[in-house]
Amino acid sequence: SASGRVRATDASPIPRIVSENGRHALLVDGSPFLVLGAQVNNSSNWPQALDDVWPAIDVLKPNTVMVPVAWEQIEAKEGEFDFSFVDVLLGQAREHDVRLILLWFATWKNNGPNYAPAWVKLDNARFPRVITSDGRTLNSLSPHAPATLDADRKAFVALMTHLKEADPQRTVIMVQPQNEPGTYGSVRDFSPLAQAAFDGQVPEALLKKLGKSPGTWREAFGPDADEFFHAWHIARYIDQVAEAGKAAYPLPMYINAALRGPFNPGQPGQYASGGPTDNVLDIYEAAAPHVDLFAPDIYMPEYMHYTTVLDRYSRGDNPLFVAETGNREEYARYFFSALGEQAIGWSPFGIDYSRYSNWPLGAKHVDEDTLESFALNYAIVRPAARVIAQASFEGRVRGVAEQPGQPVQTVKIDDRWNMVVTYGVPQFWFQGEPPGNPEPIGRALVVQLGPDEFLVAGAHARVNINASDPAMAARQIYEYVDEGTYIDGEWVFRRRWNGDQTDYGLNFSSVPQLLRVKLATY
Ligand code: N0T
Repeated sequence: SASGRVRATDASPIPRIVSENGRHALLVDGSPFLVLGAQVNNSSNWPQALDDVWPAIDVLKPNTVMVPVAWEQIEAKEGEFDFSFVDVLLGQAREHDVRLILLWFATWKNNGPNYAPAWVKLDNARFPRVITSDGRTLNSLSPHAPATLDADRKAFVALMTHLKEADPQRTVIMVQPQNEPGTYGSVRDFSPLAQAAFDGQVPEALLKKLGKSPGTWREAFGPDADEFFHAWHIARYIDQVAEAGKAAYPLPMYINAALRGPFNPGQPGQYASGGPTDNVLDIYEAAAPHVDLFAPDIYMPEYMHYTTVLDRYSRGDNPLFVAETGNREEYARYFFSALGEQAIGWSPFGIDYSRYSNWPLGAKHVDEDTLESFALNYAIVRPAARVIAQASFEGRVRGVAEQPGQPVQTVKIDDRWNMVVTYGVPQFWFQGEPPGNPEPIGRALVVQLGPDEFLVAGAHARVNINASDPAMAARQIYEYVDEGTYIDGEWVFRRRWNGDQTDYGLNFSSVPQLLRVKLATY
């Protein structure tokens, strides 16, 4: 179906990620699916807390809700498992007609083991923490301890085994083992166990991936050795958790990144060292073959920062998935930038009415007003989500967000057509310098459906599709501009746009509208 509708059939194929020609799709029910996500706050993973989740979900109308499952809540006592929350969540998600992405908060949740059970996080001898170069013990578990890996992996396998049983409908479409792994406050673990590994040889698989000759970490990587070493070991650890989980039930799995600044990264340890930051993506690719993708958590509202991060995580070997982003209004428009980078999904963070706010990352207050701009995104795109996901797999999606001070953006569609987006102009006519919107809230999307046929949408923007050849541009007209929607994958016509509605470009306000446009020359 076109929406995230959960079909109650155990014949549904297991979701998976496919890649072809350096482009990617998340297949759900057998065809490309676009995640219109909403991530709940960190402590909303309890049955009672879900009461504050659904009212916000009903306003935003995502097709996928992202919810933590904590190690401490499924294995409070070692070896005894309790999946009652998971079962409540599955039931309520189905009632609300949304899919789920589960977040495994375990060895690393933002660097620390706070979501690990007491029998883990209070036993430093059995589950050792990272030791700094000057001998301090940090609240970040070492990736070098086999006992920790073993315990986390067992619990994760139990969770995946339960899901396989409890979810023949494929309500859960992806799983995120760990959350923003890495270590704050030290570049790596300097314990004797870690030091012995650091003094050894760089693993063959990594040398091969990076085209390096054999040697110790220091010999191979010089000043980057400590960070690369930590990244390799965290990635290997999570890969082994993911591998075992997939052996039980092979859902797509990804790891999210606490980013470093794209232009002024600072030092590892100031940012989460050893996490999948942009400088170690190749290391993660080599170390974690069972992990489908590495996803940025973007809390940088500035245009160049945001779009540079999208560009760095959208790769031939890495599907772009924005696992978290701020829920302040200024972030909403970047959904369209992500689509333009062929993202398989995007999700604002902190979507519930628990009355918690992670300001200054996100909005001060999460209420209907805050969610409006995000809800508009999904209202525009939802009916076409399957069409967009398929086109994205073929590289045919162009999307932009407004950049302050740049009231006109031109994006190449193909060799014959450009997309030109103008911000801040009235719907009727206009001459002179476009001013841009008072706040940068504009966004636009063009999906190529055929050589001269396009799906066009947006908000607070004027869109033109112009022939790149001036002779052709001089004689171009619309064959038609049809407003409509998709219902169960079929285009349903509402009305034709002509006259004022097309003479000066295709003008979008805050009304969700989808246009099917065919260009021609006379
Ligand atoms: C995120 C969220 C949650 C440029 C913050 C972001 C979520 C975790 N962490 O609300 O804790 O579970 O993944 C860390 C951002 C650090 C500051 C970046 C400033």
